[in-house]
Amino acid sequence: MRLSRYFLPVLKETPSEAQIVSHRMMLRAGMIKQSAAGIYSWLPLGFKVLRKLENIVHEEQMRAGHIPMLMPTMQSADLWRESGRYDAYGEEMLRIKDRHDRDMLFTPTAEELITDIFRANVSSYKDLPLTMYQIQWKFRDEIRPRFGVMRGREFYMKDGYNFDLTKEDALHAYNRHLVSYLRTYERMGLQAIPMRADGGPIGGDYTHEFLVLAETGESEVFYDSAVTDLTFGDREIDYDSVEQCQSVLEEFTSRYARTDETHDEELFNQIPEERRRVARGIEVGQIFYFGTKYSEPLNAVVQGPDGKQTPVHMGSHGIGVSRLLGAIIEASHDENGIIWPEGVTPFHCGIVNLKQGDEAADAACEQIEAALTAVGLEPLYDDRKERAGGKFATMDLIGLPWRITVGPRGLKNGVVELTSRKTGESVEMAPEEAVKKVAEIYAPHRGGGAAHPEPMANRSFHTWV
Ligand code: 5CA
Repeated sequence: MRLSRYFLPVLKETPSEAQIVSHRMMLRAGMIKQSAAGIYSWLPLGFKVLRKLENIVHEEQMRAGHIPMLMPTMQSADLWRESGRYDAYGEEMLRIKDRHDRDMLFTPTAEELITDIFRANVSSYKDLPLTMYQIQWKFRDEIRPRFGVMRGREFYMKDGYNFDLTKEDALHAYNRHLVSYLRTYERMGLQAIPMRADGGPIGGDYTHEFLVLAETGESEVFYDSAVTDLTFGDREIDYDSVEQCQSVLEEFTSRYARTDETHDEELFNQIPEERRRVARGIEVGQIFYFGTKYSEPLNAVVQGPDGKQTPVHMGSHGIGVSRLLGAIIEASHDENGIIWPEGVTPFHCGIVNLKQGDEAADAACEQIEAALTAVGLEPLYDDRKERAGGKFATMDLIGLPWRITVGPRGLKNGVVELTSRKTGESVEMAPEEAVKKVAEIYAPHRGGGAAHPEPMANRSFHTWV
């Protein structure tokens, strides 16, 4: 991509309405534009990151054996009356009447709808276990939408639903989700800690929230500092293995880590004092096991091996995909702008031409652009006739992890400069060397991390953006 042909409406001024750094930077970097309170357009750069996150979520869900699908954003109220949630959900539900005066709503979550699909099509335990998920827009008429995409009214969410014959099977699905979420967030460059939480309007008392520690987080959290030493890393996991998934759950949830809703002062005080932490966090996901809460009222039953009809055991599992952009920026920025983790960056490498119009510099930039593209990377070439300072400021703001700087003076000595956005460190090297280096850096991010170098079959989610 050439910057002269792209749409990147960078703001010079810091927007006054934005209270937290991620919101400010998303607006300044031309990633989003508010269209109404808590409702945003995703401009090209923001959209690109959103698609990258979505792609990682898809890959990790499919790796865990979960099946993608898509349900509508508009639902009829009837199903929600059947489950008893139409009145119980309250003012957060956006209710709409169609021209025939029928009650409709914009989906805030989809337990009822998926249960209806299930009950219409599945009648035997032989078709279980089953987990399906979607990544779809949701609407919750939040009383106080704020912090940009962090607490929107319209937001993009992955919601998954498992159907199992027994509680035991459903808890394996729960554990599978926990493991897949750990992998998902790590690929995004985030540490998200599973914490004991409260079921809220979804229900169930078996639930964990995933929290990214950040001062601007909306949740108060209490934890044993030992939890922050845990990483999932590149380990191989067999998602069908009950023991393996259970042991990951135990490893990541046996230390004290709770949100304020479930905090227990007495238990907390049993942790050695130097490890007790009270902090704030951003909730980027939540998993639930709620048993037969929806299958009973909606009559989602299967015939068991004993021939008896039995309601299925269910859980639901969400990731706040649009909120994750804010969370990643809160966790990774400096005073000059965003610092994208390599796994989610909108472009892999910036190319800055210090003297646009100089024959040698233009030719070198074009060659570097072509070489990076040839190895499957997406560079963003700043080919505008602008001062170098302005080009650097834009690159720093939009946060590409690597930048290759090309100028006539360096080229006379056969070198360009490769700069890390994170450390600010620059190294001079031949243009081919710089391309090779950048290709090596990104190699582990192809197809899901170092343990899984082969590309997944489903690449279409990001290639078209
Ligand atoms: N049905 C369940 C699981 S699929 C559910 O809706 N869970 S949830 O309410 O916890 O939402 C899942 C995730 O969506 C949350 O963890 C959070 O990251 C994100 N989310 C929730 N509300 C908002 C909002 N107003 N703005 C942005 N993201 C949100």
